[in-house]
Amino acid sequence: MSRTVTDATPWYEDMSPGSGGLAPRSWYAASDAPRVSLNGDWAFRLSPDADAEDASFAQPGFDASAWRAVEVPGHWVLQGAGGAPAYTNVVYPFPVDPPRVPSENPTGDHLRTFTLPAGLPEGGESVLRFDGVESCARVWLNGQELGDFKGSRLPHEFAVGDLLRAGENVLALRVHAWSSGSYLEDQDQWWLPGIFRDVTLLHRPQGAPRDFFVHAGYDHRDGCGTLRVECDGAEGRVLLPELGIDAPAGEPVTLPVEPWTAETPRLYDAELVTPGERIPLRIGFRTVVVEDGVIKVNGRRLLFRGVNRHEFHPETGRAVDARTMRRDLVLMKQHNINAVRTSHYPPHPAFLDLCDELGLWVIDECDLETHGFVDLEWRNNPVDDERWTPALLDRAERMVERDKNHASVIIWSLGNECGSGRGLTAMAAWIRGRDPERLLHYEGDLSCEDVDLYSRMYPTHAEVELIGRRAEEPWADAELDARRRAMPFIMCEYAHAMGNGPGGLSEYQRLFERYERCQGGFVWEWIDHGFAHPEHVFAYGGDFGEELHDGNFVCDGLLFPDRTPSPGLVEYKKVIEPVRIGPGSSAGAFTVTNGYDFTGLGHLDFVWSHEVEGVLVDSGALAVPELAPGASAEVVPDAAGDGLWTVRAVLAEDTVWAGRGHVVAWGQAEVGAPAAPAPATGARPVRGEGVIALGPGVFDAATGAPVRLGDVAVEGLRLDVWRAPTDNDNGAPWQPDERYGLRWRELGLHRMRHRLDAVEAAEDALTVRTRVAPAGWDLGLRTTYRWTAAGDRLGLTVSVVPEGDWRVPLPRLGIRFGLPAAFGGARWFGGGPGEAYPDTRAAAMLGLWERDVDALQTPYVRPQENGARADVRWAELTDGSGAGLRAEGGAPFWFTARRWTSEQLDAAEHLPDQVAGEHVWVNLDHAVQGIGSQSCGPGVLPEHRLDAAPAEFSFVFSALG
Ligand code: IPT
Repeated sequence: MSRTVTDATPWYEDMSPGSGGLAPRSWYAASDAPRVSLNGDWAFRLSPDADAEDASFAQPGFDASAWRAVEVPGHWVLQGAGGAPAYTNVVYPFPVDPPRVPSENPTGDHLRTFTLPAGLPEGGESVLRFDGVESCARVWLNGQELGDFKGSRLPHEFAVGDLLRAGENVLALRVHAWSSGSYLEDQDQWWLPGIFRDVTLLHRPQGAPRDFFVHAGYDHRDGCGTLRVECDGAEGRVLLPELGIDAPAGEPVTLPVEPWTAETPRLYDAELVTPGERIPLRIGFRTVVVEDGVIKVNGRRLLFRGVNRHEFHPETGRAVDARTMRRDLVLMKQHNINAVRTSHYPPHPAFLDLCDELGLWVIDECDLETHGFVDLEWRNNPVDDERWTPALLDRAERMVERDKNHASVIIWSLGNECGSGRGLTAMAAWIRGRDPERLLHYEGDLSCEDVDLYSRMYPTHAEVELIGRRAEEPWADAELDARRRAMPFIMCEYAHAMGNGPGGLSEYQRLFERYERCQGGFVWEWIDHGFAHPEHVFAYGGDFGEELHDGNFVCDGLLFPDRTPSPGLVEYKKVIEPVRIGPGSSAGAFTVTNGYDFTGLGHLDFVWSHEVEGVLVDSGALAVPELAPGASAEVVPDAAGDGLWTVRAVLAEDTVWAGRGHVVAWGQAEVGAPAAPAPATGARPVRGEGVIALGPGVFDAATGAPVRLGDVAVEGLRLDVWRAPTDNDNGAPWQPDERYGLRWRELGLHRMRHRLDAVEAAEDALTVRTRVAPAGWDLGLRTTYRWTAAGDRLGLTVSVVPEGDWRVPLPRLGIRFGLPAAFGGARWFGGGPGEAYPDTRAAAMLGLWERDVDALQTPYVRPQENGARADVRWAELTDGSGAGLRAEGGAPFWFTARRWTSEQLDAAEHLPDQVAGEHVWVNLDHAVQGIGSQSCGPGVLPEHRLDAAPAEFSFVFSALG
């Protein structure tokens, strides 16, 4: 059908939030009022634009037998029903002309019939609820239009009046991919149209409340809670049998209670009883305030060990099932995470029930982002245009009304990356009026005029330190400056977890622990949004042929898309562990510090173990005295001896999120000096035909390169400085720090030439002199390999002297060589089990580890440098029979092994591009460059930079088997 262009704006392009719907109210999972889920298969028809088809499909009797089916909740673009996901970070994927959207506006007509269950009570009203539809919908029941709405991740309800019929009912929705609402939903994620949350028909019996508001505060001075449940539209009583409460709604009841915190998520089962409906409540008593410039809950300062969570599932997008929601929270709890920012929209409402139950502090964020206006210097930004204010207020109301009864929600956030403007101020004013008992957050307005917290994204450590001292750069307006300076500080985003990283977590944590104003932060972000893909394993931006896209910037989570924890999550768990265990004042002693905000350590058992060279000598329980939050004690295991001592704090009992024995925190101490390798000197090089033999080593006489060590063939052993740049090496264009990943490539560190200057077989050593340098530049690394031997041991000392003007750090400094592919079993004594780099090594535990080479790889969705093991004393690579090679370091080294070269890794764009070859490539590095967080944050801290400087390092090799 052709569209007649008139002056009338179609509903999906006007700025209004919608029409015909009910006022927002609380969401609750169940009550005794009947409800019917309308999830399941719906008939579906896709049209290329908004007016391609008329709306006759909504009429009863319409024949949709030729339509295909889609599953609700779901996104049609993920169900083979036409169209594809599209990813942009900031930029709008359509011309910016608010509130107009493109004519090419994929439109999904959704249709289903349903029969009312028998025995629905007479009287009352019925309500249709849509928990989430992107980007907008127009709704018909039995051919009658109910209305339309925008606000994708917010609930919308319609009274169905007398439209319901005893027999078959027809529910029809027309959903457009684009609407004026799209301008308000420019979050950094996939654009995914569809009915992606539940559809429910709810019976509202006569005498049921229209809404209710639970207020449950806690006074830490007297240990009393005060419960008051406002009930709107019905008489109600509040029953809380465990506390003996049976009181009229609206009346406060004060009595001694156990408070709710994220550490102790104590919920009381209660009920709101009205003439028409009994509604189960789960009450958590807690009070949140800003006092003396810090956020306090129940009178105590808390520290956010948080993450930003988008809703994501690699198959179903933002349609996230209940199991997955719980899985996310269980994983968070298991990794010591205590807070979630629901970036950047209210999550599925059931998620907040789970946060109440498992114990997470929540910043609930409104479905609002207009980031794409930033490159237009914020011209026509909807949040600063009165005409949009009703839409903004509607969003604020829908969030607050829906989620107001959760103990876990302690902060409301106005949205993300919207710049600043009057609309935000109006939202803040409304929220304060409606719910003065929670704090207000919005990062985008540095003046902090409308909010209770000073919040920032990705500041450097140095700036956080200044802020911690309340000594940040002054704001132009003295009054606002004073107000902000008195505020608590959080980082609503920090530590960008894109690819390998984030680096620098430990250093941030130290600042949080040092400055009371710094109350922690929320790592960006929880999960990689990579879609399961037949060819690429996981797809990212551009893989669906998008015209505009932001590549793998959508894969920046602590979990891989399939929810496997990445090394970043393991590191975060260690950095934020709520108990600090470290070496004590004397050998063998440990200091234990309670880092919880509220609880003692009674729920933990402490266990020590004593190992020598990786072999367990003994272990036992460690008595730790009761410690209040913040308190420390020194404890000593009841055994002694040289070697490695490890103390673990483990759960003493099963919890809902982990079993007894789950490790919460650990620390290590070494007693005595670790054994250094015996020197390998004394043997003489012997010249043969085209080769030089030295101890167990055989060298090419012309190049001086080793070709064999015992029976093991060695390929291409030489200095290596290259690594496949990580996303953090490559950095983001808007970061002030230098983008070393790009500079390295410009310099040609990936194509270094190795000039041979001399092969000298002398009395006691074979010395090979070289210069390693990239074409086109006058800088290089003078590199000398000095080989020695004793018996069946071969020693190598490498000296490196930089020449020229090295202004960039080196990616790595060490040797690399190939072994036959059969040597695919790795064993090492050092940090493990997972990967580590200089600024991501807190979680590397010293010990004896064993892994297949394949299992040493970290499957970053976009392949990049990965898999180094820190602090390695020795490493072995063996085949199935035990034959192989052992390398001991003159000093601890970094150990990496993979079935492809760094160059091949660098060329790979998706996981399957990595193809195992004839060799296992081994890097033994004297030093490696840190990781940082520059893909959207600060670069590598100076102390973790590998500046080019003269260096010498050594290894001793021996053949095994
Ligand atoms: C910040 C956004 O808030 C977040 O949604 C995400 O895009 C993140 O960056 C990067 O992955 S905004 C950034 C310009 C600081």
